[in-house]
Amino acid sequence: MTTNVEETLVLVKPDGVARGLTGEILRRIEAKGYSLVDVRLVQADRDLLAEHYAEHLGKPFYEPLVDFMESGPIVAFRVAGNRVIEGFRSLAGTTDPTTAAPGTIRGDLARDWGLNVQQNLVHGSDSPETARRELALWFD
Ligand code: IDP
Ligand code: MG
Repeated sequence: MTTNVEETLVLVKPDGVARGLTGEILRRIEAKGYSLVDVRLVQADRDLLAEHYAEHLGKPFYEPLVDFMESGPIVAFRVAGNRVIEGFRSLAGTTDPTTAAPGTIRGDLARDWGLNVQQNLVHGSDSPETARRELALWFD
């Protein structure tokens, strides 16, 4: 076993903050054994969201996604731990909340509301490069 201590960006999206699930999401991160390094409550503007979601520019869900992410406050967590990038993605579950596995954040706490964007409560960085880029955007 090699040590691979990493940091990742977790966002509690506006649906999670509005539903009062910030504490439950942090509880699951801490219960798994990861460490909270920093936290911010952010009202994101379009410039920040355009940079954050640059990889999705031009996709059909891009505009609804940015509108949704701008619709209310977001809580950003900087989280650390060995293999935390992969580990948080596993805690979060797959993107579509209807079919995300029970036991995951999305599987237990999110659903399809029939809107044109998936309100799936959380974002987690998907690679070390993405984590570095996203942490710089949300925390620096
Ligand atoms: P991820 O959050 O699981 O990494 P991504 O593919 O990076 O998923 O997509 C970013 C976000 O865009 C998703 O979390 C979800 O909120 C939204 N999204 C992704 N795909 C769709 C789609 O097909 N329809 C509607 N919204 C989507
Ligand atoms: Mg993603």
